[in-house]
This record gives sequence, C-alpha cells and structure tokens, in this order.
Amino acid sequence: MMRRPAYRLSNMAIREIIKGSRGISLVEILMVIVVMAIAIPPLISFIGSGTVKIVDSERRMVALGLAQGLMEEIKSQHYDEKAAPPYSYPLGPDTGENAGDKATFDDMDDYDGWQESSRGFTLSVTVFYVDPADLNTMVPSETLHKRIAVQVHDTYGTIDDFSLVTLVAA
Ligand SMILES: [Ca+2]
Ligand SMILES: [Ca+2]
Repeated sequence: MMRRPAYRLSNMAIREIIKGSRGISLVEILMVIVVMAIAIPPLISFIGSGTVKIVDSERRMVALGLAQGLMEEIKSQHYDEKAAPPYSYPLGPDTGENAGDKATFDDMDDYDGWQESSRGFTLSVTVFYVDPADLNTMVPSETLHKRIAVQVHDTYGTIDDFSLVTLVAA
C-alpha cells in the first residue's frame, strides 16, 4: 500500500491558499516604515563612526610615515657642520646654505626651523643641544647631544598634533 507524505498538499489546497492570501494592508506598511525609522538612524551613525575611525587611523599612519621619513633624512646628515668639537653654535643653516632650500643642507641642525607640507600635514623641525640627563631642556652651548623633533600638524584637523623626537650623539 502506497502512503502519501503527510506534508504534501493537493493542487486544490494550494489554490485555496493563494486565493485566500490577501495583500499587505496600509497598517502593515506603516508599521514597517516606523520600524525602519527607528532602526536605521542608529545603524547609519554606527557605520559612520566606524568610517571616521578608519579615516583617523589611516591619517595617523600617513602622518607617522611622513614624520619618520623626514627624521631619517635629517639623521642621515652629519652631526654638525664641523667635523670635530667644538661644534657650531648657534644652530641652523651655515654659510652658503639657504634656510628655504633643504637641498643645500648638509648637517642635522641645518633643519632647525625647517617646515614642509605634504598630504594635508605641516611638518616643523626643531633641533637643539641637550644634556643627555635632561632631553627636553635646551642647552645654550654646544654639547655632544642634539635633540631633533619633527612636529606634525594635520591641516584638516582630523588627528591631534604630535611630535617625533630623537636624540643623536656626536
Ligand atoms: Ca650645514
Ligand atoms: Ca648647521
């Protein structure tokens, strides 16, 4: 004896279901609109804040890359214009060098006061002599240590200013 599966519907039954199905009422449409109106704004703001965070971290990476690049460039120069102590004081570009053209620089402190812009960032350099016991205080005479700082400012205001600081020994 053949058994019919219990879930199988006859063609007649299907026709009855289709005939009996009604359209979506106005009340149902309004309820869907209300639910969407409640759910979508928080979703958009959630996606928006995520996007802002990604942009911030990308800007931070770019800024750090630019600061490191300039720092490496400075560190690749001689410690001082003079090859041996007493080293030069005050610091900055030397005779025949142009403060506005870093292609003329040949030692680290020539970059003191240098500024450049790239990709919406301004990079400013300060170089001064320090005592190795106190790296943040300028020593107004030559020492065997120079503190180089590259300060980064985001002209778009996306990220906070920061400084990359390195101590170099003669
Ligand atoms: Ca020089
Ligand atoms: Ca110099």
